[in-house]
Amino acid sequence: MPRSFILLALTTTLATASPNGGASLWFDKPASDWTDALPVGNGALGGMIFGGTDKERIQFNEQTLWTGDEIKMGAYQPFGDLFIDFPGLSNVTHYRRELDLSAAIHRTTFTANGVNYTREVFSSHPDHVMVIRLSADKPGSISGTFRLTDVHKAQITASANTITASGALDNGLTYQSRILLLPEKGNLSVNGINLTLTNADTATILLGAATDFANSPAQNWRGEKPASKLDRFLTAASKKSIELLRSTHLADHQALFKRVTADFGPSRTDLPTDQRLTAYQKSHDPGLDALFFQYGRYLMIASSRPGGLPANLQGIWNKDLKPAWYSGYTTNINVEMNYWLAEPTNLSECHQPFFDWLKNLATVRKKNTQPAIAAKRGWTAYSTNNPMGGNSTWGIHRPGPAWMTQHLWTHYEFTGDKQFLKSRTYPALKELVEYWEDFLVAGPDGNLISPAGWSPEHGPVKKGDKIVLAEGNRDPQPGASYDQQIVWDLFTNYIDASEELAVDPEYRAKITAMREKLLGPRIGKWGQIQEWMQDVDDPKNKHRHVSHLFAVHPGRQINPVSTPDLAAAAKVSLNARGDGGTGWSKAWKINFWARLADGNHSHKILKGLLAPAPQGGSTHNNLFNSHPPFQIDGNFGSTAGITEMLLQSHVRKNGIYMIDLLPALPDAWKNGSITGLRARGGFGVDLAWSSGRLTKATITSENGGKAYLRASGKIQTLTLPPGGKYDVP
Ligand code: FUC
Repeated sequence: MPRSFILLALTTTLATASPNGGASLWFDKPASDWTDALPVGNGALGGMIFGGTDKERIQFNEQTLWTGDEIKMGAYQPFGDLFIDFPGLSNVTHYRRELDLSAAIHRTTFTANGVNYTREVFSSHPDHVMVIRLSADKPGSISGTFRLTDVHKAQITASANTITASGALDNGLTYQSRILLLPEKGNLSVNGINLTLTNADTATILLGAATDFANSPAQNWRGEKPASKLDRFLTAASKKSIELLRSTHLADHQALFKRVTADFGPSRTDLPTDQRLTAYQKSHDPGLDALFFQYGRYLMIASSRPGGLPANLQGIWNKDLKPAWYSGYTTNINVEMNYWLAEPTNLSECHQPFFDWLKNLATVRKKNTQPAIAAKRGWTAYSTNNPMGGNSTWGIHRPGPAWMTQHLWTHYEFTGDKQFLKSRTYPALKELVEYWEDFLVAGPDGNLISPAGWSPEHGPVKKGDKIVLAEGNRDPQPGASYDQQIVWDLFTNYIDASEELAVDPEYRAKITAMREKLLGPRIGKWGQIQEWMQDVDDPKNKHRHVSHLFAVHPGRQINPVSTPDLAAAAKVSLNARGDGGTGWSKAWKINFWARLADGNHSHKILKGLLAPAPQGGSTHNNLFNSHPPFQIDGNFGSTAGITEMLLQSHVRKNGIYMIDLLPALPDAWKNGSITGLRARGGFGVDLAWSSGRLTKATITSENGGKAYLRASGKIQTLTLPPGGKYDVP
């Protein structure tokens, strides 16, 4: 074969687009830092896999291991580590560790002394355990010492084939972790608090971790003892073969993950992920964008499942006893951003933990009358909260509940679940509407304003005869745009919800009248959207929060079609704020620019975000987003932003949504496709494009419905019967 042909063939294989953008992260060496390790999770039980050959480390977490209570904030806690020391593994070659996102299985493979080793790790949602499978292609090759450690000085014991660590936190929460070692052949012995295995053919290790946390204020947050939970989980799992454990896990994960496929073009799957990340700034690798998109979905499936807690600031993965910002639920952007992707990327079930947490928070806030946040009707909250309604008292965040309750409305918009709308969304919206009805006052021009607004997390202060914007300032700012826009959103969602349910017409009329009187977005002296009631914005201000553009995203008050002047002013504000910022700040900006129909600007920010963290970017080697430090909001927010670039459906007229196909496709994704996205109104959307133009789209509807469809610049009305399907062209 001529050399040029071989080269061509090689380049084509290396750079061919693969489905899901070649949905794997892989490395040619074990992890040295925590942010090199790869995450697995079953919604509650998470592991960071280091993939060492002679020493494996799995640092694990369970999402309910929290200090604090209904008052005290506490912090999310790491659990411990499983270490396995493998003696005599030398002459290691052919090393690879890989996280396959579509299987949710981590695999380490290598050759040592002529034996091929395979180690698999997955965290099974249906079986409630992490499964570690050690195998080799030569019998008798599996030997190792197993150590379970605990970071809270638990009592650790070993007997027969188990190691157990049991302890309690200072809030009375009891916890336990346990491994069960199931070898095939070989000798197993107890060695103090460790287990030693020699010359087995294979070994399966089941790792469980649990607490007596119950996700219920009515039960005072306590339930079944961890030992009893682990007895159940480990006994049941130990009766299953590895094949059954694996296939059960795969079926569960793939039922969610495989709903969406994404292909944005050539993919440098030939490069280990760390090298790929560095090369990305100079090479054309839209496959990394697709991988990063799918990684957000993977992390959501792994950290947020029905019945559990919502993904916290680090999802479920945390190594620190004192994690940054408690690894909690910060309500002025972070926890909401975590869930922007849930509905449009077809993971609606994963949204549920957020709704349950919000309900619990409301319950605690309403019974626990801290005077600073007392409410006649409805409730309000602080910025940073734990799973039990306890909080940091750093900042009152009055519009937080309204912002979060937007998610209950969004869930209805995407699913059309009327029962949910009636029982969950509507009452939650209504009590907050009442809160704001009580709280709003007449402003200087007779408009309605929030008398004690805020724009996270800075504010104007007087310095001599000048006004400057001070970081962290929380002085009450009457009429701050953030409060005004969120209240507008709340009122609008309430009005739409009451119309959908055909209830409370008089109250709806009253709130509609109030919404008209709300002080709305204003354009200031340099053409910007004013962040404050007074026109004091500083064009040099690069603050990470861009709260005064809530109305652009995730709100729906400003958009290029119905409010073009305000949309243009939003661009002025965004350009002034710049394309930098913390990880989540960049992620938010991807969403803003997509909503403002500038896909190239979105992509430019995505590119900046996808630069390695040590070089000023916001991404770690394992593609965890860096604030810094690691915060998962930027992962989830980027996936949401990429979705907004391809599909939008937030504009609603006469109760009908506009499905906007490829509203902000960047030049970088010349040819591609995405399938399985969801749009408001209960539609499914598949898209394909070539040379930057839409070539095919399929819109489906389970329940039937009407939409305005915007494709290639044309708008048409679409009416689908239940089970209906429409193809473009
Ligand atoms: C808000 C942000 C910080 C950080 C924290 C968790 O307070 O302003 O940047 O993301 O949340």
